[in-house]
Amino acid sequence: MFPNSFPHFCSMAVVYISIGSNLGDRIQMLQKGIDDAAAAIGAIERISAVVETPALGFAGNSFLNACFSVQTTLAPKAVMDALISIEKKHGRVRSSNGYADRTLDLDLLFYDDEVINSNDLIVPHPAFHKRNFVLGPLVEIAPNKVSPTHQKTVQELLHACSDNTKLNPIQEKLLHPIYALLKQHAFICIEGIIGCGKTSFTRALATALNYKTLEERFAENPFLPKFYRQPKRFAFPLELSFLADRFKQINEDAEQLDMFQAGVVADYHISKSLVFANNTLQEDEFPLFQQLYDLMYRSANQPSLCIFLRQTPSRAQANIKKRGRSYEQNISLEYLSDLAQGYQNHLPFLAHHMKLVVVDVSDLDFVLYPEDMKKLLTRINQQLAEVS
Ligand code: PH2
Ligand code: MG
Ligand code: MG
Repeated sequence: MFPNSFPHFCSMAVVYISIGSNLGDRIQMLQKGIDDAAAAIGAIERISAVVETPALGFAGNSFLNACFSVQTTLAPKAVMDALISIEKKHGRVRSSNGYADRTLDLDLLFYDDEVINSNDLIVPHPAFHKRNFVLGPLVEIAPNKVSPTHQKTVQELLHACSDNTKLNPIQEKLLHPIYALLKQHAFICIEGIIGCGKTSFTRALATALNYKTLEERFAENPFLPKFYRQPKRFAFPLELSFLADRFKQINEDAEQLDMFQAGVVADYHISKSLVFANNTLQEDEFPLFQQLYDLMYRSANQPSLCIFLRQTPSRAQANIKKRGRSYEQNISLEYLSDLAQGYQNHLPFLAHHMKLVVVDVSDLDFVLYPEDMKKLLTRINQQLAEVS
């Protein structure tokens, strides 16, 4: 009815912010700016890649620049005040005559589709459309956003922009604050019964953190299809070959990180060998297996965090049907329930040796829905934030 009469009453606005630094540890400055914006302004939506550009309009160090969007319930002036206090907190000194080198610069580009022209605040930012270092990153996260003062999309403004300063992409990525606590762990493992979503979550996490993945090589294991047909006959070679491969992966592949990968996410913990063997081996076979396991376990690299995805056997079975690996289709509910019980008994061991986070995922479909992935990460964060 009167869309402009109560513009900020309890409503959610999307804010676009340009961030820059040309002084100090520039990438760390940008990261801190985003982390603090998440705390002071609202949930971070999207973050662009980072580009390096020469200082525009003054002689100074080259800049790192990026853009991000935030969902906020704050009014525009409150967002602006928050940005200024974040800049101050990180050592920003404002000079009285023109541009100067700065540790951190946070510029409000858009506040929804509002146009504001007051003494202390101009929105959209009066110069954003003249700057390649703003439009370049912005086009990545909001190509079709229409500037309410230009009636043009960001993409159109970029094409029309006469600033053709080259943007040099840099390798380092800014981390969404939802991953900050996870990033404290350089070796993370994901656990749970077959079909709980371990591998999907491992890949998603590794992409976000820029970590290497270690994935079980079940497809290469010739004993697996045989085992599902004749469990008693093939359990021992199956468990032994998995154990050997897990060990090799953890101790060799994990060390071959490339320069920009800071860590590892594995879709298993080596001790799952015992959980499975306990369920699949004959009584007289298990002690022999355990002897070999103990030798390997002692010299295996250990993760500092295990995320256990707790899924109900029946939903896990439904997931197994969905992914359709032929040899898995006859996995019984009983086998999955036994595994779930085996893992349940095993959780104290994991908790004793590393930080263990157990999350119920039975109400989530994080493979299909990004919203559910966010919920999963929020649940993990709640537990990581608890002092242990
Ligand atoms: N910011 C300025 C002036 N010049 N140049 C680059 N490359 N990046 C910036 O963020 C920047 C600038 C004023 O805020
Ligand atoms: Mg600026
Ligand atoms: Mg500024």
